[in-house]
Amino acid sequence: MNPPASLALNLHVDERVAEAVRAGLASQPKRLPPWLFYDEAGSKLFEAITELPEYYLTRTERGILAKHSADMIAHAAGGRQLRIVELGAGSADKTRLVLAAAVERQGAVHYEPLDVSASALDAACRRIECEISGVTVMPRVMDYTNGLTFMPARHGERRLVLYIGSSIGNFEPFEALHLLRRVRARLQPGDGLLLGVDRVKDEATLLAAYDDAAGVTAAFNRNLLARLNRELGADFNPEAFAHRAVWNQAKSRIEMHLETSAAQRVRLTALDFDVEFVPGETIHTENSYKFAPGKAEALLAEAGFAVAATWTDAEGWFTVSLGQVE
Ligand code: AVI
Repeated sequence: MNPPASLALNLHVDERVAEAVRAGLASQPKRLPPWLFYDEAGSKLFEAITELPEYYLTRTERGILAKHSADMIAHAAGGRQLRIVELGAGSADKTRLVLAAAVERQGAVHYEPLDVSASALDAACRRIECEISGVTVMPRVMDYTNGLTFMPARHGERRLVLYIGSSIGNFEPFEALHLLRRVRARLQPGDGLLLGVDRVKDEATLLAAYDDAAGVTAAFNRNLLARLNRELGADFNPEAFAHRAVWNQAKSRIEMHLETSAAQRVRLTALDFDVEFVPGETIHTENSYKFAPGKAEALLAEAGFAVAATWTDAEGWFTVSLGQVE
């Protein structure tokens, strides 16, 4: 009997990756889920995206947090001690503003960052513990989309969950609602959720943010194929795929695709699977939903939160809303 191809290639194949890739490339039109972007190389490319001039999201949200964190913390605390949980903490760069405001108000704070990436959590912890005294960091590696638990709160403490960075926009609307309902189910009266979302705006601004002049977003998109080469022994030529960003007005979302101009046959050795492409065929790799005014508040309400406040920037490009459990 022949050994599995992954053994012959000396690859350790992650079953979740294998399943998602097999299903996505067998479907019509072809697609791959956006969580596949975030291997080590992809996470670095995403960090680079957040610093691009065209990618207004990060600096706009940072501006809102810089201006309003104290107010957000006061609203969320309502006179109690807060402990802070963050979903998908990543580098936790903007979180520092919220943590500093919490320390300023209550002297010390417990911070529980949750992320699938242990290395990202590690870096975030070192940074935060070094930079803000008074923060006790309790990181946990967790895929919060599959299962979510919080550490027990102390008596009288309120929990504030941060879900910032517009990550909610990468889920389909029904998945986003399901996720927020799951968060809600684990909270107690008085607890809150701070939700950051990107707003609908003029098409040129949106498109530029997802198709920057330096080509970093294109590299981020193509890295997905390079990842399949590395992890599944595939023979994609990433350069043979063009990066496409499209504004889908009807669905209020930016879509990212990879498009081949020529016919191709790609082998994914570890999956013992061949994929055919016809000229012009695409792989749909990401949706990034943009919210009309009032939509984030409606989503929070549908998930069972009372909307306490919404903060925005001068142009109304991005919003941060606080939902509370009554
Ligand atoms: C992580 N997420 C909120 C980003 C976004 O804007 O949807 C991912 C991204 N994709 C392309 N550029 C950034």
